[in-house]
Amino acid sequence: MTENSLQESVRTIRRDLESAIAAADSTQEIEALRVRFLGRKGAVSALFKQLGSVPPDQRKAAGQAINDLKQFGEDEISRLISRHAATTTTEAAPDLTLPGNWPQAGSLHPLTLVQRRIKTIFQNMGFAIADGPEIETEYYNFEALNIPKGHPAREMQDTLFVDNGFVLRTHTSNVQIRVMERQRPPVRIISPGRCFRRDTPDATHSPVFHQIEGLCVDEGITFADLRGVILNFARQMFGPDMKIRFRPSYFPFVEPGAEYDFTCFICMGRGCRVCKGSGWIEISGAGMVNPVVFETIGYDSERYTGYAFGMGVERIAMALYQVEDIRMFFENDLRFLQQF
Ligand code: FA5
Repeated sequence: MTENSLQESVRTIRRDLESAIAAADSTQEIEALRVRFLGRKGAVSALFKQLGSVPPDQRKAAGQAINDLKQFGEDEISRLISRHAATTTTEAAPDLTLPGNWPQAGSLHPLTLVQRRIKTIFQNMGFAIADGPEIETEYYNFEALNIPKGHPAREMQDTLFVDNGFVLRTHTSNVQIRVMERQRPPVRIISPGRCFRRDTPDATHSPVFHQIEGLCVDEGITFADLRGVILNFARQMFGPDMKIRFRPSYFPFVEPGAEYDFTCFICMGRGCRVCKGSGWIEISGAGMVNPVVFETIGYDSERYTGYAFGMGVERIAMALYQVEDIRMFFENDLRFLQQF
């Protein structure tokens, strides 16, 4: 075979290749033409085999022509593959076997969960839910609760003042007064809500926090009723082994006043780091409503007695979920919030 006749074969195969490329429009067709021209038994390989029969002095030029054809074929076929991929991926039918895209679902904040649980427990004991303002007059936040201006007890709660005698309420006890003003006994309410204090944030203090106030007034209400209600709450919230203890304390709007503790839920009373070895966790204040408060709002203090209590919702949530820093509830880190 001469170089000329081999060059003629190269030109013929190149024309065939060009028209095959122009006609191919599916992955299978492209693969078939690649095998036909560039495969191990394809047209280009056959040309290389014929090279041996070309006279040695013409072989170099003939070999170059076949190599050029091979390179041309590889370039064109890979271009065809990319062009085909670009046009077909957008048109391809959706793959229904792929997992779907789920919108991220929100969930309730742990403080909301705990607050709802506390509310349900008290509602089941016959308490109604009452609400009151967060921006409150000094009268409802202090004076009507037997904390007159200049009274040292005002210093117990670092107040954020707004304007013209208004404050951000420092506790939910303001709702006691508002409820008693509009309702005659019997009264049995709880009032959950936000409170504000000029406290420096640390592991157990936040300038914004939540309390749940409780108030029960009727004829013949005693401290034993208060103990019973708090014990029942503690056991429903944390389990039947809970014990409670009351310690004498002072709040101007209750007499006698107390603070109450629950068995430490971490060590169940044995003593640990969280309860500082005491076996008890302080929950909040309580006591029998001071007759002075009844007189201020117009209840007959000879006829009626009552108890009141307040509890910090964050403190209960920290105990329930074993969270050691109150700030976690307010930083809104999704890695924390998604655990509830
Ligand atoms: C009171 O606020 C009283 N009103 C409670 C009360 C109600 C007593 C009815 C008697 C009768 P105290 O200042 O101790 O009390 O706060 C009650 C609880 O609120 C605390 O035990 C704590 O759990 C929570 N608390 C107070 N300040 C903060 C704060 N800065 N951050 C988080 N929780 C707080």
